[in-house]
Amino acid sequence: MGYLTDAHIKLNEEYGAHNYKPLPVVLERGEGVWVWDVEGRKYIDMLSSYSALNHGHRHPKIMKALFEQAQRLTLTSRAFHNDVLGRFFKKMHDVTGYDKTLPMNTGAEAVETALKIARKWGYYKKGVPKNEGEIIVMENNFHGRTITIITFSTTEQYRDGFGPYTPGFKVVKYGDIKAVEEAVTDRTIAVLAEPIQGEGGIIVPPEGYLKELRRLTKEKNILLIFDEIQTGLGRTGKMFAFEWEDARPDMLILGKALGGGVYPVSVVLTSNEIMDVIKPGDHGSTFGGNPLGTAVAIAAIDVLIEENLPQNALEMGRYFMDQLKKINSPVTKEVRGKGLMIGVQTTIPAKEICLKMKDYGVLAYYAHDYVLRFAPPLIIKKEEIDWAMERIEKVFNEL
Ligand code: IF1
Repeated sequence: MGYLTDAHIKLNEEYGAHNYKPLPVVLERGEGVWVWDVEGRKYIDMLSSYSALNHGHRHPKIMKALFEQAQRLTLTSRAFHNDVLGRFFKKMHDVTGYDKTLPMNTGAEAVETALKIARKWGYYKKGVPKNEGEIIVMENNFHGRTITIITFSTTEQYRDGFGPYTPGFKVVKYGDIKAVEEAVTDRTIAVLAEPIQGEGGIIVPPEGYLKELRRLTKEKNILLIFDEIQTGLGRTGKMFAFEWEDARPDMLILGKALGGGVYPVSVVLTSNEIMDVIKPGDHGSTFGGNPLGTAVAIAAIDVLIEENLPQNALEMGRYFMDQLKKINSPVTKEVRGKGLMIGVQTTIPAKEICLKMKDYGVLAYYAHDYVLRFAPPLIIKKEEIDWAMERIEKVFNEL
């Protein structure tokens, strides 16, 4: 693979926790949809860091916002105000329509924050007996790696060895509204779901499911919480995936691409009625809402809108999926997804195909063992998809 590649991997092996087994490629530069490794080889990035790079690598406007803010003020904590956070809050209100934002950093922190707000609302507003609240979650979910979140994971590896677990969660079949109906009790506070399951293998629920979830939860005075950390900010061909069925959740969780690919920024968005259960001192974070991250997030939102990236994701996604469907290989079973959130079900381990694609200059990754995921930056152009397709076809013809 090359002397420098081996040297870097050796350092990772020797001194880093082995909580990942990355593909044997060592990247040193990124620009737009392209990355280069330490041997000078060029690749197209078809993972976008699991959809945190919707704007591509080092988008000029986002880098400008990063550098300008870094010259002035990077961190104040929330003990004091700063001159960026209020503008970020207003921007989030304008682009999502929600009254209030609670800013955090990683996706898991935002999911934990949403669970805390929901529980407190359940006890203080809905009148569920304290500490007896139930939250319904989905089989095959992925919401992060904290102990409470992996409590309700259905992937044994994500929870094994990390008990005891957090009570108060019920797991139901994804995409089946009856399963939710049957799980509801008078102690149910919320339903938490991904509008499309990412890690679960790019699982698109049946048409109408999101709308049904919205109807049922409204009827039963249960909070609908959508985790759009991966599906949000243009990835599925609309600004938010809930727009596909006009199923606006009570609480919306965003992360990943909100930080423009340069900084961890996540949020929980909801109404005044729900957010006002949180009083000063109830919840917090050292870096949550810091001026550097929120300055970048403002630019990230502006670029999505100015460059119409959700629409580009819709058009390029359609084109890309059509091209992938034309591959007639015994190795591919089904092409599915929405916008540029694409999965290819394979008949051989997807990791093998990823290793081969890497040798041809296409960096992709897998979700579970038999699903190839394609999630390029939303700025991708038709000719860049063609560049990738040329190589993907070669790989599939060789297999
Ligand atoms: C890993 C998966 C993707 C997410 C959704 C919350 C989070 C994620 C829908 C937590 C994070 C990342 C985490 C990363 C790999 C990647 C991943 F394969 F793990 F599941 F994208 F599909 N909700 N997903 O997708 O956000 O705390 O990471 O900022 O943990 O290996 P985070």
